[in-house]
Amino acid sequence: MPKIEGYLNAAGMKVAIITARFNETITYKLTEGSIDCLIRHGASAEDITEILVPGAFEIPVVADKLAASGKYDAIICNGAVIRGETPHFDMIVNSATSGIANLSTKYQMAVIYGILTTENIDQAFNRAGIKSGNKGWDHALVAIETVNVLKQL
Ligand code: INI
Repeated sequence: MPKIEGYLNAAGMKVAIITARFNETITYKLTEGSIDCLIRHGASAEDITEILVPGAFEIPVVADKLAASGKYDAIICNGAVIRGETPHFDMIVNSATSGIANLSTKYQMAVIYGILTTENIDQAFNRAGIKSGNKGWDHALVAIETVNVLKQL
């Protein structure tokens, strides 16, 4: 029975990481985690490009341009939207979510949704390197696995 799965080797992988500056104390930690994961799985620092955008709302348009460039195997989109601090939480989250989701199918590439959506700041910190590990690390691992699945199809 044929079985295809993504091995966890990032050697030679070209990755763009978009980071929203909004809630930067959290989002920069996510991106640190993503970079650490990529390097520890064999990626080279020179193959990782970091792009900063103002907020999660701006991520899809920048990710679209990066995907269209054909220069990257994966795009990781790191951000944090915190409900307690954001009256228009749903608008920002829905727009970023649908924008990012559409890109993966439009370009048939790994465009990873790395936006934390939490009720409060504590939950966000816990997912950016405190109690619940660093989700940015997990986002990079998902990118590596997905790229290596797509390569085999
Ligand atoms: N952007 C975020 O990434 N997270 C937030 O929690 C947030 N809040 O709270 O408003 C936020 N707002 C900015 C938004 O993403 C855009 O940058 C802004 O609306 C300009 O388009």
